Amino acid sequence: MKILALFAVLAMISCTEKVATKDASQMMQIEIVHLTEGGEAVGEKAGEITITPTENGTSFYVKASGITPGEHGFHIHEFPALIMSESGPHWDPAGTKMHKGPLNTNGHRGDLPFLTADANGVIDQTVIAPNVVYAEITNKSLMIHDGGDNYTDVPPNGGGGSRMMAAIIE
Ligand SMILES: [Cu+2]
Repeated sequence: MKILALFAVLAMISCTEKVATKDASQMMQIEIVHLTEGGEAVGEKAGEITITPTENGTSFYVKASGITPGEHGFHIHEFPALIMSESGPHWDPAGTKMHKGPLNTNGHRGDLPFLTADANGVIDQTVIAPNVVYAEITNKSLMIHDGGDNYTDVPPNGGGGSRMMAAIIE
């Protein structure tokens, strides 16, 4: 995990300048909402996610509140819907059916670096997904899970469990 954290920090530092040189329209800010009733109902707004292409991959700046402190799995799911029964599984265009995390190219493409909420339940973090191409992620969703993510299929999908927050990528 230390290596991943270091990578994220380096990516954050190095992308600041690179992003500034890109077309400013090449970014999107989307609303993220709480999910209730086991992921089947949409609750209040939780915050915002800003998605930006960088030379190191796609950057996700997540600012959201109202979740338990600690680690939370974060993924691109297949369909552009908020509730669990409509948003589908992890985005997996190659059909690998394997959850291997953001640095492995042999699994779900939608596996993003996990997020960490502070003691107040606030997530204020930028993560970079090196294998995600910005132009390819239209008509999908983003999910933040209750549990963390060990980037394996044991337990299934990294152990994130329930979907707690969701956003649509149009
Ligand atoms: Cu997920």
